[in-house]
Parts: sequence; structure tokens; C-alpha cells
Amino acid sequence: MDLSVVIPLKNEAESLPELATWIQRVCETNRLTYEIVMVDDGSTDDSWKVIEGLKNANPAVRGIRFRRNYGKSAALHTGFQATEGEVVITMDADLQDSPDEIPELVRMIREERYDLVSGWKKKRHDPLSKTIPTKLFNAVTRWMSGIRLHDFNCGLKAYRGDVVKAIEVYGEMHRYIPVIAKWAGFSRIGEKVVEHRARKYGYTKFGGLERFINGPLDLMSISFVGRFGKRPMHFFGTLGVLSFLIGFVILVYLSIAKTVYKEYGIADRPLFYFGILALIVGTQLFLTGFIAEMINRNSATRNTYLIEKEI
Ligand SMILES: Nc1nc2c(ncn2[C@@H]2O[C@H](COP(=O)(O)OP(=O)(O)O)[C@@H](O)[C@H]2O)c(=O)[nH]1
Ligand SMILES: [Mg+2]
Repeated sequence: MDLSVVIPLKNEAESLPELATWIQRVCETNRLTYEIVMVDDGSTDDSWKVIEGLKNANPAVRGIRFRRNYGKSAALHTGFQATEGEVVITMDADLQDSPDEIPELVRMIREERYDLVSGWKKKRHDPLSKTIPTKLFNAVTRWMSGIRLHDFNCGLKAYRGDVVKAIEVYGEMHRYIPVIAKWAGFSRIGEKVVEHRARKYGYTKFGGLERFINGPLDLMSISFVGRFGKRPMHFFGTLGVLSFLIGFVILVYLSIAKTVYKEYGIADRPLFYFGILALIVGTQLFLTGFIAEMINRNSATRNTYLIEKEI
């Protein structure tokens, strides 16, 4: 099969029929064998009924329905596991992404050998309350990850089939899939300007403020786990030893001052408290590193590495 289109959705009943026929039309004109994997994430409207109807009309449609709402990352992950296509494209369900982009995205993955191509909604049809925070989000992510993309969180993305099987998207991490892919070793990441359309039916589900707090924390987790996940002691141990040594040197100095130069009242000096603090913090960091190493030793991902080729 050439292509799997994965569509995570929540309460998008009105958009789905139009979207499915549009994808079908594009794939058939371009002679792509395809499947459409719709993941209904606990919708409370008629989305699932609509998907059942679409499935009856077109066997290329597949549906997965969660028992409750788990979030977009969970839906993407589950959809990814189900795909069979050589190329996988994710797309929002609300018709803001255009299926007309499919052929070019497929070509970029196949011929330009990208691991991942991310859409860039250069001209957005969203209110300022969404576009301004997004600019900030993208700048921070670019800076922290070193990946030169303009629009990390675009729902329209294309992947080589084996990439989606290898990366793990969970929590709220769907915003950072390019970063996850990079840390998994898929570094050929491209970008394509895509058309963004105004929402036709329904309403946006990502307007809240919590994404500004959770987002940066998620990014830090990804970067940290990528860099030190398999060797936590190198992070905690280094900081711990450094802090411990600073404290130790300070306290030795103060002890000499007291015993050799008979300087009394060293406990009144700020340096004394700083020395003790550094010693304690250092010990704790070191122990944290130890515990992290022990957890790592018992974890299921301990010796999991992605092998690109084997001969
Ligand atoms: N699986 C899943 N998909 C969701 C959820 N919330 C929104 N979506 C889908 O994610 C896509 C983008 O959401 P949307 O509300 O349009 O966000 P916006 O384009 O940033 O305004 C749409 O296809 C939604 O149906 C959710 O909780 N779970
Ligand atoms: Mg949308």
C-alpha cells in the first residue's frame, strides 16, 4: 500500500464525509493505493456513526474508537501502530488542511528521501490569539531543538512508514514530533508550505492556556530524555560532584581558618552556610543520579536502540 492517512479527531462529525471523499478523489486521480485511518478519540457527537457510514461506502476507510478521550498524542500513536502504508500522512479532521497537498508530500518522502516532512501554515486563517502564541512556541522550540522548522505543531505531516512505527508519541508530545523523530535518529526533516483553510464546521479544541505551561516542560523532557535518558548519572553525577567539591573546599578552608589561624565565629559567615548547602545539594544530586541509573537498569527500554540497517 502506498499511503496511510491518519486522522485523529474529536467531535468533527460534519467535516468527515467531505474530508473522506476529498482524500479518496485525490488518491484515485494520483493512482495511490491508500487507507484512511480515523481515530475517534471519545467524541460525544455523531462522529463514530459517520465513520461507520463512511466505512460501508468505502472499504479503504478504517475506524478506531477510544472508549474515552485520551488526547491527540494517544490517537496519533494508536493510528500509527495501525498503518500499513509506505508513506504515512497525518491530517486534521476539520478541513483546515487540504488533501490536495498529499501528492507532493508523498513525492517528497519517496523521491527526496525525507524521514519526515512537516507542513508550514505560512498564511494562517486563525485568530491572533492563536497565531501570536504559536510564533513564540515555534521560536522556543527551534532554539531548544536546533531543528529549523517554522511550524512544529502543524497537523499536516508526512512520514516514511517505518518512522511512525519507531517513535513514541504520548502525553501532549504531538507538538514535538519532529524533535522526537530527531532524537530517534531520523534527521532528514523537511518542510513544505501548505495551504491553511478557515474552519468550516465546529470549533477549535486547542484554545486553552495550559499549553503554554505544559509545552515547554514537555520540550525539556524530550530533550533531556533524548540526551541523558540512557545515562542519567552523567548529568546528575557531574552536577553533584561539582557541587559537592565546591562545598568541600569551602568547608576545608573554613576549618583551616578556625584551627590554624584561630579565627572564631566561622558559623556567622555566609560562606559557611553556602558550603554546607553545596555539600548537601551535591550529595542529593549524586544520589538522584544513582537512583535514575538503577531505574534505568530495570526499565524495558534499557537496551532498545533503533537499528537503521543490518547486513
Ligand atoms: N484525538 C484527538 N484529536 C483531537 C482532540 N482535540 C482536537 N483534536 C483534533 O485535532 C485536530 C486539530 O484540532 P483543532 O481543534 O482544529 O485545533 P486548531 O486547528 O489548532 O484550532 C482536529 O482534527 C481535531 O478534531 C482530542 O482531544 N483528541
Ligand atoms: Mg483546526
